[in-house]
Amino acid sequence: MARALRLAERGLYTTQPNPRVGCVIAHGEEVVGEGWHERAGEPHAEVYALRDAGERARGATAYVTLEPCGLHGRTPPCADALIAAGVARVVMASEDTSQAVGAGLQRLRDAGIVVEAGLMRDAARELNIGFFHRIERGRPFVRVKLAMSLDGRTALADGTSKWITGEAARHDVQRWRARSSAILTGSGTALADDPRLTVRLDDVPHVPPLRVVLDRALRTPRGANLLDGSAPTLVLHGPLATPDQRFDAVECAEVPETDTGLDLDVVLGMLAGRGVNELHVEAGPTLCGALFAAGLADELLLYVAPVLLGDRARPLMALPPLDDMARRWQLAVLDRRVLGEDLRLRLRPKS
Ligand code: AOF
Ligand code: ZN
Repeated sequence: MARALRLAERGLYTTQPNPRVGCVIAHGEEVVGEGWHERAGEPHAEVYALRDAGERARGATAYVTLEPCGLHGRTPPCADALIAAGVARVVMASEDTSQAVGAGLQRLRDAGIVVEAGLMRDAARELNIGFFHRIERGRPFVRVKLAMSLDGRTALADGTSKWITGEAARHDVQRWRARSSAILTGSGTALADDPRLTVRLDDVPHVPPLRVVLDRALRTPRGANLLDGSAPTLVLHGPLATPDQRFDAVECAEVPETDTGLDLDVVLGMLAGRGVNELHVEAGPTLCGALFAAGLADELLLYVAPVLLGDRARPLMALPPLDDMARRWQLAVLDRRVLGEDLRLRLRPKS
């Protein structure tokens, strides 16, 4: 199963909106077939592994990181392919909660195949954390990227923020962008930084993430990189704004407002509806703070650079003040890593 998970990881940047899935077919210790899902619309992991195994699939055990599908999607059900190939036993890591409960599992059992579930389930769910989040909670897994100085600042008072972290950290960010289905920002960042929010990784084939701009009053200026049409882009605005020619190269949609801005629950529901699994956020303190305070930020990807930006520089996130230590926000550290001179922490709110 560990091998199957490593195969599944090969689809990290390309399976969107499908899950990353790997499959190993073996007789005891002897591996006779391997496969992984590469792109939506193309065959599933099991199909490649069965092709690889050929006749040797008969009587073998198939290790699959996700429950083999029992329904006909863009491709025929993998459960049927495993049955037809004469596989004797299927070991799956995680259930496929996007299909009718047990659709694949039951089909296999009905055909007399021994099925076991749960081997390395946590690792398998983590690999598809966005897929499961979208299916089970109706919104993407939200990962907020932040880069700060040692004194917890992200930009000077005028908004200047270019090059707080070094080259290695910036390259790392590109990979997190590439694995995400969409990248979210706000019009404040569009105005201050004019980011492109595209993926610049020549050596990593990927599905280009959808750029999503929250622009309540449609303030993104003419000529902004985000409006250049170089990547799929969605501009979300409030009911009082109407897109003009500035927005001709992008898609626009209206979202209801709350007293603090565009309704984030609606935004996330809308993105889930478009198949967004992992949502990467690169935005200013207001949007990042709003997501975090609302419990909508599932992970923080925090780069800490060995610089000091001084008192008037902007804080990490705009959060309501606390008067009681007992109410402090607590985060669990998932991992920590050194990238050049910078430090990267991955954190998740403690629930
Ligand atoms: C598997 N093995 O490798 C994957 C599965 O549109 P389709 O036909 O590609 O079906 C997509 C659905 O199939 C997806 O939502 C998920 O439920 C399942 N993905 N299943 O048995 C695979 N990628
Ligand atoms: Zn399948």
